[in-house]
Amino acid sequence: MVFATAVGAGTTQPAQGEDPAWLHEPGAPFSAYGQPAQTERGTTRRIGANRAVAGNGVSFTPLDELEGVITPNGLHFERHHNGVPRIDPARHSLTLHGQVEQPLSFTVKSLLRYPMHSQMLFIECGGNSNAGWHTEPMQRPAGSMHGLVSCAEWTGVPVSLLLDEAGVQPTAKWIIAEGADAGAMNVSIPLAKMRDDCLVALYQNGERLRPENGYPMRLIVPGWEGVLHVKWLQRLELADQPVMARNETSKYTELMPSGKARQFTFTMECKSLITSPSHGHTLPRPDIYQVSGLAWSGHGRIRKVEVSADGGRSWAVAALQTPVLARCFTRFRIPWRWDGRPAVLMSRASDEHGHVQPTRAALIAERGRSGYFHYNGIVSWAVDEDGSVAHTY
Ligand SMILES: Nc1nc2c(c(=O)[nH]1)N[C@H]1C(S)=C(S)[C@@H](COP(=O)(O)O)O[C@H]1N2
Ligand SMILES: [Mo]
Repeated sequence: MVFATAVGAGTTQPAQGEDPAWLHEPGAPFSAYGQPAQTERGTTRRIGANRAVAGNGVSFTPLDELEGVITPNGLHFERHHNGVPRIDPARHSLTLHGQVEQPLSFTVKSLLRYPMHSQMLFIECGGNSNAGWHTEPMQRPAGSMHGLVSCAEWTGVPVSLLLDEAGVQPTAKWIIAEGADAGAMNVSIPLAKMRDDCLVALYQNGERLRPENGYPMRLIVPGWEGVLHVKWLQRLELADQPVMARNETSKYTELMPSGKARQFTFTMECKSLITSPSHGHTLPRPDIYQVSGLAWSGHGRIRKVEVSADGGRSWAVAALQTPVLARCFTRFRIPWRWDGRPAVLMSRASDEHGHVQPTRAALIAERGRSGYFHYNGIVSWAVDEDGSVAHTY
């Protein structure tokens, strides 16, 4: 398997023509904050804003243009209900109140003095991959359909530390978290989860949070639905019941075939996606290719990813990039020889708790046709004889 070009006898120079200028001229000076290479600036988020409401919408991570498991901060997906507030950290604080012994207020400066904890975690919007519910397969790059999920190293203060400091009253069962955006977006989270592993994050991949991802502080709720990761966090209120906010009643709920809606579907299910090759890519000729993709589960670690090239008739086990971390992206890769005939590529993830990613048909059989949120069905890419790749069911 050699894809390199043979170097001609008697020369170590790569190619014909004049030497490029960079071999002879001094390079550019230092830069205060680095940017991607000029020739890579086409790798951007795809913005899908809702023009009816200013500041409401999404931008997708271009998953099909990235490798490894970390999402660069400038490409982390965005979901805002009311735009990105421009917050002066000196005038922002977090209030912890409600059913506590002593209500407390934390400035950004004071939070920065607490012991920190870091974890690599994905955040996925409950509305990610909702195109999977459409009757016809949507023809868009993988990232533009499934890119409301990203993965970063988040660093912050464990919520349990702040709760211990305030003292929780025995009646408290829920925490209502609220953001400092103009809509004051709020949600309810069970107290047990908040105590267990939630963070008030201040850093994202080593640097302070980006404004669009919650600067100066956001909630991180490992493995649970994106909407719970309240950005621009300004209030945590302990209560004995949920607040029944818009985003846990009318939105981010599932209307089931029985006519009843499922509410508080917190954990993001076991899921995977082949990112290369995928729609928009073209295989130039029959050859050996590396199939590469991402798997994740809100329940814990990915245990196995299987890949099929014949539409699910046979499966092979892909290699997993290590370390495999709980509630974090796991990169899988497997070599595939394409013989030039039509093929259908699929991936199927399983996690350490026995959850297996369902087929699209199985998901529809369980959830019916009025679904919008929590789509985790198997994604299929059809490779045509001409090497083009299309989304298929
Ligand atoms: N204050 C506030 N927090 C918020 C939101 C918001 O609009 N306002 N959107 C939520 C939703 S629906 C998601 S999916 C995640 C997205 O986080 P990100 O924009 O950093 O990717 O933030 C959540 N936190
Ligand atoms: Mo979301």
